[in-house]
Amino acid sequence: MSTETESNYFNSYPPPKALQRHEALTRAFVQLQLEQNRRVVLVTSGGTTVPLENQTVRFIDNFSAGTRGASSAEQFLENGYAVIFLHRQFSLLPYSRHYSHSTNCFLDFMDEDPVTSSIVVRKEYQSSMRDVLRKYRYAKQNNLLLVLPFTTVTEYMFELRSLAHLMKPLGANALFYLAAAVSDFFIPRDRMAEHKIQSSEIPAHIGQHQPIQDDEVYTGYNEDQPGDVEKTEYKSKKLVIDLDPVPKFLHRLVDGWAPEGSMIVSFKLETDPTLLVYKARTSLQRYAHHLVIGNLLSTRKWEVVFVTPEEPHERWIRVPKSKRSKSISGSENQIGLAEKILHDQEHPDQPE
Ligand code: PAZ
Repeated sequence: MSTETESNYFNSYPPPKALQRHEALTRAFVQLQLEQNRRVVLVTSGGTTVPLENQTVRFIDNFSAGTRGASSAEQFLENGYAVIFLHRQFSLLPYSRHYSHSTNCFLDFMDEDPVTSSIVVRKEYQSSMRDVLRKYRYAKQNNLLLVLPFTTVTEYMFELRSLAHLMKPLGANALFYLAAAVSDFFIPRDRMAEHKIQSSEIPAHIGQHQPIQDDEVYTGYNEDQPGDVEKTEYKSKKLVIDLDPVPKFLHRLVDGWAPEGSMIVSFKLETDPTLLVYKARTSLQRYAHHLVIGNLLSTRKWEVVFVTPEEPHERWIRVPKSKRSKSISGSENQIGLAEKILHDQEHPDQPE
């Protein structure tokens, strides 16, 4: 993304409604961490949506639940970082992720005390929940965690750009950990339908609906003739979606938005194992940041590959089979290594 593409892109959208509030919260958060001389990581997490209509009824989405981002945020907090958690709204959050969504419904952890009727945590979960609760409280009470939501890919871009600018005073104490699954394609605003895209022909004198490119015919009940039991033929529209590539923002983050001396870690997801390392390396060469963590959709919970500009260039980290069920996306290992890379860069001659 050149600076010109950048301004074209951002000028064609109104800023997200929550942006000003998020900026004010981030400014105060960064100031607090500066006073404590604390390192701050911006963790991005979850998927981005691509709306098909301006007044959005339908959108394209991706699979990401935010497990990697939420579990990594916990690990960063345990390693002394303050965390700005920029996440897809309603995706997993640090700490609460242990008790949310269908696989970990919080109600399954509760019981009613037969004597007092109080709601209590079941005995077998007390210890693990106490542990999570203490960490959560500690992060909140000490202002170590700032949670900011986004939904669309455009909101994500606006937020990332603003937050990176606001993190400038942190300099080398800033880290960017970009685990969000950011859509590669979108519909530019000037081609986006304003209203809900219709699946059947609307008479020209009603409304102002954009025509859809192609059509097909099928047989059904004609809704214009209620009560008419006879089957009639009417036209149903085929929807052809024409997507543009999302401007590559990483280049701008590295060269302009992020603070001088900060560390930038991006993720690369693939499904074809033969492409993963090549794509991760290409990304590292193209954007000249510090680390690309590659993962495959099918094995992402147990193994990742760290691709770095320095030797050994490629390092696989695998969670042993025996520990897989307990692992939180293998992120304990990832952050241990990311910390080491950061340390080696800051103090090349000094052992950790
Ligand atoms: O959110 P999750 O834990 O289900 O998945 C994490 C992930 C695969 C989205 C992340 O590790 C990742 O690779 N993010 C970058 C994806 C990409 O844009 O290539």
